[in-house]
Amino acid sequence: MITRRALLTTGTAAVAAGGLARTAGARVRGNAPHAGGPPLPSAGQLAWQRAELAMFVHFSMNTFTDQEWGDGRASPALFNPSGLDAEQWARTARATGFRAMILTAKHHDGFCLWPTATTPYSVRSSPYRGGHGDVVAEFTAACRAEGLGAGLYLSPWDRHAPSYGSGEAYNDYYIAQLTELCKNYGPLTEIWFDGARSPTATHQTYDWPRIWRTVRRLQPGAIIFSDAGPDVRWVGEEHGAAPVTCWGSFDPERVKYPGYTAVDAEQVLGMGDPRGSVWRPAESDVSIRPGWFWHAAQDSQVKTGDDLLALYLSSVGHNSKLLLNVPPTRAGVLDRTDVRSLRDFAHLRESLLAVNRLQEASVQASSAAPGHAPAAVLDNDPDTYWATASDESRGWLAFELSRPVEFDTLRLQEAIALGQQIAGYRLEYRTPAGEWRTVTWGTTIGCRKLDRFPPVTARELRLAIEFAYGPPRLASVGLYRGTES
Ligand code: FUL
Repeated sequence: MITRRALLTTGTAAVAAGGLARTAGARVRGNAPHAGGPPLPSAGQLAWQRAELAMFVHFSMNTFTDQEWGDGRASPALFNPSGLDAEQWARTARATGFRAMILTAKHHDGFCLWPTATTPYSVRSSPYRGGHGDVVAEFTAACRAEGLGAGLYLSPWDRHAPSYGSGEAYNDYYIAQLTELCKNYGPLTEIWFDGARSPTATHQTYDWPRIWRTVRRLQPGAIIFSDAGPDVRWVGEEHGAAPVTCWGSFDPERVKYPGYTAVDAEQVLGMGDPRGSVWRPAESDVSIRPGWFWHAAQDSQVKTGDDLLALYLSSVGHNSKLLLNVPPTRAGVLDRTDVRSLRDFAHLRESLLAVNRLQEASVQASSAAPGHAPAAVLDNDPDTYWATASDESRGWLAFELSRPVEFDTLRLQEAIALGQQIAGYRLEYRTPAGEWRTVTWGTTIGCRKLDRFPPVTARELRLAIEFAYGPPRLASVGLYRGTES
């Protein structure tokens, strides 16, 4: 698996690091700590994470040259999708539960999918729609027609641009491209910044503060993704999994700019930090195929619905968001094998979480703050919650059903609009002999925690919050029985 880590150099860290620290300090959009408490998500960050699923769309010159990283020398004449159908991408995404798509407007080879004024190396020089095509326009229109968020990826590493490696001249070029994308295609919901850089272009630093200012000015509603946020962070690996301990809060000093290599990414980016000063939840990106781009030779290696459900459990189910790449074919459509897997995934996910077997339970708590009775965990509203009385950081809920139920999955949700606090929980059930046995236990919860385990049958259960950094606020508890395969 190719990861951006392979590309990075640390030689130019100082300039970028200083710039980033300034920006992160100056930019506060609702994710600063409230007095004495944990950092809180902004409305945009909250909506972004609650959406759970976004689809990455890697489609460009590489699709036609059978490459993953083009060198920027392929002729524009090669880019000629015969039946590009962005509406098919969007219809498929929406029908299978995705809420946004992110398109590679420019990958590392520098080829632009929109008719940019900055370079002739674009769709304008290709045979696609006689040189009058604009894939970014088709993509954003299709997203909107289906009610999906539209996001864009613009690679900073550009293997075609002659100015790449020069420093400021290239940065101006990049900003001009970003400006076109931010100005001409309506509201964008996410801009995805890869920290990739040529290992040999040691003079090329990227001006992240300027890049982020440009997005803020032209697309104030867009969520900005990168290793270093500022709004949402990379999870630190590209296998679609967040660690079981995963905080939405983060210490911005640990990862100073996108592509920063001086830390163990999987640990630092993956886990976040319970004492971090900013809210910066993790996004888990992974491809449905071995490569990011479509290759005929990988048609037999498309992940199945079961594989995708496992990725959902290890990303969304670990307090992260899943960004699943589904690369269109040379024709410009999502391959039918991939579409079948997406449908199977949707079916498995929906049937797993269809019936909360705790729904009819009576629930009692160790204590409850006024207005936050324990029944709130069963009302299906992520903003109402059970809270312990008088700032106690431990407590328990006891559930009793009228008859035993069988289950193999636990869903927990913290009221993260108020921050993330819980760091240890345990679910127990009472055996017919009256003993209490552990079903499952874990550390963080956050937006959504999903645990799977061998089936258990029980009528009485208790959920203990064993450790929290502040008063625990639990929004939802569910028990489910997955479809047997
Ligand atoms: C990486 C790139 O090098 C890959 O080609 C892909 O675009 C992935 C999402 O990011 O850094």
